[in-house]
Amino acid sequence: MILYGQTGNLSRITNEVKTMNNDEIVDPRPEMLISPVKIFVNQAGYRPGDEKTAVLTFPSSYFSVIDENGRQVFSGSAVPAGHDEASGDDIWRADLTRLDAPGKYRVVSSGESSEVFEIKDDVYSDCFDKCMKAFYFQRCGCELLPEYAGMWTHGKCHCGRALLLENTSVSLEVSGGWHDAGDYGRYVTPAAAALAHLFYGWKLYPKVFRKQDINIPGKPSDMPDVLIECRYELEWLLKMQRYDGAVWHKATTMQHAPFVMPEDDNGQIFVMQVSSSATADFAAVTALASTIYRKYDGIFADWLMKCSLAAYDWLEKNPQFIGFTNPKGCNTGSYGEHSDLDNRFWAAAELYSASGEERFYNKVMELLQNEFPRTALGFASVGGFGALSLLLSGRAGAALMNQLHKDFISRAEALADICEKSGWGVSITADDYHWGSNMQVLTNGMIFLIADWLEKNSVTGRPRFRRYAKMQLDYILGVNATGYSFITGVGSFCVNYPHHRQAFADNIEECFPGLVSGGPDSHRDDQYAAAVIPKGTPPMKCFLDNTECYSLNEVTIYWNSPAVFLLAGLSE
Ligand code: 9MR
Ligand code: ZN
Repeated sequence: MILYGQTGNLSRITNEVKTMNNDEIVDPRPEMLISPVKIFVNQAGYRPGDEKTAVLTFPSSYFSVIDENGRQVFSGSAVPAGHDEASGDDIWRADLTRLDAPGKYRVVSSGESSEVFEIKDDVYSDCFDKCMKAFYFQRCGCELLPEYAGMWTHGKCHCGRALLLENTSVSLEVSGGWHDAGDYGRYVTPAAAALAHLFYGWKLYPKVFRKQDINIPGKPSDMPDVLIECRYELEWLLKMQRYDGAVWHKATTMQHAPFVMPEDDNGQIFVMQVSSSATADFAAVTALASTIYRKYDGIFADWLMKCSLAAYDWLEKNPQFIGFTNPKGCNTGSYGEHSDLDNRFWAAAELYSASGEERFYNKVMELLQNEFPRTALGFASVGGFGALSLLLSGRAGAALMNQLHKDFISRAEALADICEKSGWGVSITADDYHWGSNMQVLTNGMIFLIADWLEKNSVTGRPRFRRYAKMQLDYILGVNATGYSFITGVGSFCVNYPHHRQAFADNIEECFPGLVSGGPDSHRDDQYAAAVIPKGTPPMKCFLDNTECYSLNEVTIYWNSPAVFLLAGLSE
C-alpha cells in the first residue's frame, strides 16, 4: 500500500489492497464503499419551496415519503427517465416538490429506502457554515485552538524561514495562509482562484454572508466572517511578491510531507520560481480585494492596490509567458498552465474595474482578441473572473458588456442541456470525470447562478437557471451514483476519509466537517484507485472514500470555495 510521502501507520484505512503477486490485485472493497442505497436524495435537505427530485435506480412506479415515525406523508408515481451514460444506471425520478411541511423524511419504494433528508427554511445554512469554516481548518502558520477548532486542533506550523530556491543563501518569511489541500503546500494560483470564488460570492450575496457566524478568531469585527478569513490568506499572498513586483509560484517542501500533523512537518520550505500566471492572478485578486476591503480598512486596501500595481507593472515589462514546471527533485503540486493570456486579462479587468483607468481597458480589449474561455472559473483557466469583474463594475462599454453577458448565458444554456440529458441532473457528461470533477460541477453551479443574477438584473430577461444551480448542489450532497454526500460532516452517508494529512494524523475518527472531496475520476489517476476500481467502471462510480486516493478523495481550497458560493447563492 502506497501513500505518497507516507511513513506512519495507516491503521485508519480498513480496506487494504492485497497484492497476490505483482499484477494480481484482489478487489478488497467491502460492500459499503458505494452506498447500498438505490434511492438518492439531497442529504442536507430541501427548502419548503424548492424543487425536490429523488432519483431511483430500479424500476418503480409507486413511491412514498415517510416521516420520522414511519407515517406516510406523501406519495406519487416515479417516472422513468431513461439510461444514464455516466453512471450506467437506468433512472426513475420521484417528484416530491409538493411536499413542503418542515420535518425529517425518507423516500421509500419497493422495500428500498433513501437516506434521511430534512425540509426546513434554512436547510443550507449548516452546510454553508461548515464549508466556510473549513478554510479556518486549513490555516497554516498558527495554532488551531479548541475554542474555535473543537477537537480538531493543531499546533503552530510551517513557520520556519523558507529558502529561495534559486539562491538558497536568501531566506524569506512566508508563513500564514491556508494549506492548499490534503498536502501542506501553499500555491499562489489556486489561492487566487479560491479567494475570487469567495469574493464574488460576497459581492453577489452580501446579505447571506453578513449573517454568517463561523466562530473564528478576530471578532468582533465590522467585517463579515468571510472577509476575516480571506484576509488571513491575503496576508500570506502578499508575502509571495518579490521586490520587483513579480510573484513566486509556490512555497512548499521539495517532497510532499509524510502523513503527519502540520506542526510535525519540519521539512525545509522553498519559495520556488516566479511565474507570469502567478503574478497576473496576484495582480487580479489583490485589486479585487482592495475594492472589497476599502470600506473596512483603508490602509490595507491601499497596500493591496500598491502590490497589485507593482505586479501589473512587472507583467507589462515582461510580456512573455513564464510558466511553471517543478524543479528537479520536487513532487509537490505544479499548477502549470499553457498560457497566461486569460490571467493577464483577469488582472487588467480587475484593475480597470477598480480604477477606471483607460490603460487597463485598452489592455482588456487587446487581450480579448485572443481565444480563451470567457466563463471559466478555475485555478488555471480564469477568464470568467475577468468577465465577471467587468460585468459587475459596469464600467465596460455597452458592446463588451452585452458580449460578456451573452457568453455567460450561452454557457449556462449549454450546461442546462447537459443537465437535461443526465439522469442525475448533473452538468458534466460521461467524458468529464477527471481529477477534481466536483469542482467542474460546482463551478458550473456558479455559472448558473451568475446567469441567474444577470437575467434578474436585466430588463428583458426572466431568470431560468437557478434550478440548475440547485441540481448541482443536489448531486454534491447525495444525488449521484455513489450515494455519497461529497462534503465531510454533511449528510448521513458522507465522505469521512479524505486524502488529508491532518485528518489522517490526528487519529480522530470523525473528519472535521465542511471539506469538499474531489469526486469521481474515471481515469483512476492514483495507484490505489487504479488497483481497486475495475476498468470499465462507469465514470460516476469511479470513486472511493479512502485516504489513499488522492485523485478521487483529496480536498482543496478551490473545491471548497465554489461550494461556498453556490450555497450562498442558493440560500438567498
Ligand atoms: O487539482 C489538481 C488536478 O486538477 C490535477 O489533475 C492534479 C495533477 O496535476 O493536481 C491537482 O492538484 C493537486 C496539487 O497538485 C497539490 N495539492 C493538491 C491538489 C489536489 O489533488
Ligand atoms: Zn502549516
